[in-house]
Formats: sequence, C-alpha cells, structure tokens
Amino acid sequence: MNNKKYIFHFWCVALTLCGIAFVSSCSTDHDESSSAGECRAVFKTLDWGTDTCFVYGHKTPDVDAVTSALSYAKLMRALGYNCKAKVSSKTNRETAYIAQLFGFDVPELKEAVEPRTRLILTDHSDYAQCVDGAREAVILQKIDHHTEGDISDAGIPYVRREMVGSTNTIIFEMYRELGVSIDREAACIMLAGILSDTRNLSKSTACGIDSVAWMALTGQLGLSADSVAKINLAMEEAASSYDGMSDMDIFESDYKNYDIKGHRLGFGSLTYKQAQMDAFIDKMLAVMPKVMEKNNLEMVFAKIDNMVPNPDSTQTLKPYVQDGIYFIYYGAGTKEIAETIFGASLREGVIYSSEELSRKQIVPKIQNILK
Ligand SMILES: [Mn+2]
Repeated sequence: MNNKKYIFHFWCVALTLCGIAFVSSCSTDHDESSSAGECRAVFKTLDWGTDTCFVYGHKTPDVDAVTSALSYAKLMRALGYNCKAKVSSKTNRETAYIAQLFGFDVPELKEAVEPRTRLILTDHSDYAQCVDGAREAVILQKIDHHTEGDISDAGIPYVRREMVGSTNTIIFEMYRELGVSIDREAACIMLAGILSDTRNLSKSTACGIDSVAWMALTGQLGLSADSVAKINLAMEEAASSYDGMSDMDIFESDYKNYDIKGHRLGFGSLTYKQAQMDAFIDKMLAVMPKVMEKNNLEMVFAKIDNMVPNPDSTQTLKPYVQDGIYFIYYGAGTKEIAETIFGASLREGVIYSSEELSRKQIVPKIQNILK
C-alpha cells in the first residue's frame, strides 16, 4: 500500500471510529455534563441546510408520535436550529382531546416531503412508517424507543434510542442534560406523550426513568396524582371511544406498517371492553382484508387490550383494568406466526393471551420468526 493511500485509509477508519464513539456515547452515556457537550458538538456538525428541518413522528400518529415531534422541535429551536414539527397523516381522538385540554397546537399535516428535505424522526425506526419521501430526504437525527428497524442507526449522524416507555421520556432527559429549561407548554406536551404511551405508568414498558420524568413534569405543572389519573382516564376513553368511526378508521387509529425481511405487514393496536369483545373482533376481522389491500400488505395483525371492570370498585379513577390481549391475524402464514408466539387459536384468526405484550414487544418476535 503506498503511503498516501495508507494515510487516507487511516483517517477514514479513525473518523469512522470517532463517529461511532460519538453516537454511542451520546445515546447511552448519562454523565450529563460530558454527554451534553458532545451532543451540542454533534448537533453543530449536522448538515442542517438552509430550509426548515421537519420533525416527524410516525404515520397514523398516536399521542407520543405527535408530542415527541413537538417537544423535540422545541428543544432544537431552543438550541438555535430552525426546526418545525409536522404530522404525516391525520391525528387521532386522544391527541385532539389532550391538545385541547393542555392547550397546545397539533402540528400541521404535511403528507410528503421534497427530496433533500432535512428530517428528524421521533418515535419510529421503520421507513414504512415515515412521511412519504423520507427515503430521498436527509435524516439528521432519530430519537426513538423501539428496537432498530430498517432505518439503521449507523446511517444517521445523531441517534438516541432507549427502550423506555415513551419517546418523550428520552426528550425530557435531553432537556435536562442540555440544560434547556422546560416551559409550561413543553411540560404539558411531554407529559401527554408519557401518559399516553405508558397509560399513566401502568404498562409493562414503563421504567424508572419514565417515573422520574412523570414526577418532575406533574410537579412542575402542579398536578396531583389524582388529577393526573383523571386526565389519563379521559385520554384512555378518547382513545377507545370508537363511536361514529368507520371500521377502517378504528383499525388505523393506532396502526403501523413494517417491511421485515421482504415481508410487508401492518399492525394495529386497539382497546375494547370484554363484554362486547366478540362482536368487536368480528368487525375488525372483516376490515382486515381492506387494510391489507389499502396498504399493499402480505400480513395484517392487531392486538386488542381486553378491558374488564376493576375488581377494586373503590378505584373510581380506574374503572377498567386490562386482562390480557386478543391477538388477531389475517393473511398467508400469519396463523403459524401468531400461534408460535401465543399458542393455539380460539377460533380462526383469534388468539387470547394473558401476557400483556405491547406491539413494541411483539414485533421483534415476528421479526425472529420471519425468514
Ligand atoms: Mn411511542
């Protein structure tokens, strides 16, 4: 190898290693002062371009997707970067409810972006969930709490991915580490995301750091545990009140697409009361072929949280509690996948599981089974 080539090779390797060290230290290191300095330095080196950088959560956004885009765009603006939150498809009823209660504006709808648009992605890690045009855009950052999807971490200059209950918990940590003050609006926005994704810290995905953020934000907003429980209950009711919605809109109220090893699949997350569960499942099974056609899928899945009256009737702020999930499936090969994960079907297309797995926990299991 001649000398010049050798030196060039050396610098390529050295710079690559530095890059990797930077990303991983920023994404896992919680030594606040040093990681804050490193993050600020990484942000400075990003290719921001001259136009606004858009911050997007996933398509068919839930509250965490919408609010993480808002809170992160706000954080970036506080650091001096021209960022704006957008949504790539219409928002759901729970988002409308909490935005009105807390008094924040839902981002404008922008369904597609031009090539070379600068993007920051929150709450998703798969191209199938991105705003249209994302593959031709420049993705500057990814802030997420899911396993790594087909938008690989390695290709993005700044990634912070932690398996916590809500994307907003990660963003809360970043405000603190970067020393950016959390104003009332930011506190409301982040709390909304945490309440929704962790169902007020009751989901199995919630961890210690979610509680830390919950304590700090509710404290700042002067909300008692009871008033937070009331807000959460109303959010939960808004999320599961499907009255007046078409079956397709219900299925898509909390829905994601995935491309896994060449298989295109869709996955809905629903909630329903056990008393009317059978009829609800029949309606959802009937709409799944249409979901398949509309989204050009090979397989369609949904999990339905099974809600039963709370045996402890003194808990008026928690009239219903979850009792397992129903997992429904449609499409060639889906029965085998579903039964490998959850065991035998109750009837064609339907399985019950007492284990309350979230979509985030089920998708990696499907990923392992698919060839
Ligand atoms: Mn989320």
